[in-house]
Amino acid sequence: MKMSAFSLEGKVALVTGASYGIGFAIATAFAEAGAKIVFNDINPDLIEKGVAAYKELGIDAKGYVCNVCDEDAVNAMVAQIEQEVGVIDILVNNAGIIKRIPMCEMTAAEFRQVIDVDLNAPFIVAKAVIPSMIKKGHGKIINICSMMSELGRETVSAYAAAKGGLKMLTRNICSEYGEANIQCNGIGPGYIATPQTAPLRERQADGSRHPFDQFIVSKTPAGRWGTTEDLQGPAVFLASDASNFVNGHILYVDGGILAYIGKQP
Ligand code: NAP
Ligand code: GCO
Repeated sequence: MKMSAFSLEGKVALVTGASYGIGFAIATAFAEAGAKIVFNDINPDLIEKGVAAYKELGIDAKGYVCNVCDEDAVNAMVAQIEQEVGVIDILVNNAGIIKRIPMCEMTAAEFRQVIDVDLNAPFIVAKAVIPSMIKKGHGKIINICSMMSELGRETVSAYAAAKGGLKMLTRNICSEYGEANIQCNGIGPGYIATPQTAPLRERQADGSRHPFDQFIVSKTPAGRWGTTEDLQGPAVFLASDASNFVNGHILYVDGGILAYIGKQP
């Protein structure tokens, strides 16, 4: 195998919700591997901030304002990208939200909102890019799953349901489009230090660490929270020719959480 199998040279990669956080880290790694980066965000200000942040790293990324839950807007964005940049070779369904509310206190509308962004939207965006991938004869789809694709915990019922569904959507896209040379895999990050998990890491009034912070460190063999950089290599692998026979797989990048019963208190 040649190391060029890990190259993304000449590929167009769309990473959703990639103005910052995990999406931004994955997109920068793709750029370093040679890909042309396009990304979207629901907030126009964040597109501007994102483009500037990519530029600071020498990356000429194109940003599009688009709510990934809006099928018409997604289809229009994909058509615009195909016209302005080229057919999308790699899609990372990264955009996501979480609501931490005890299930019996969560409204159906709040539940539906999480399902909409974390499960319906990956369906919508994948459906928008697959036809051109079929025409082109190849494609890579990476869905950002979660520990909650496998495990539950208090207050994240909607998120776990969505991420569990996203695991199965990943397997179904593999099943339906594998013969079109489309590989659809998931990345299941462990607990990663980003704005989404900031509330779980907040210092307490007395300066001590958040109980959940200590809990996660005790549940992670690596003994630390993950960083967005920990996800870059796995993402480049799944986006590259090096993984052309890997399909329907959820690659957990969790420091060993799923394998570990947890440190004895
Ligand atoms: P984050 O910091 O909350 O960033 C999420 C991104 O998605 C933001 O750019 C956000 O844009 C965008 N977004 C949300 N709703 C959108 C919509 N309707 N349309 C377009 N963009 C939208 O999250 P993160 O920690 O980087 O996580 C990224 C992905 O990894 C998510 O799918 C998350 O579930 C998953 N994940 C995270 C962790 C973790 O520990 N952090 C672990 C496992 C999986 P705005 O800022 O404009 O809302
Ligand atoms: C939570 C966290 C997790 C992480 C991630 C773990 O409240 O439990 O937000 O859900 O975001 O999904 O893989």
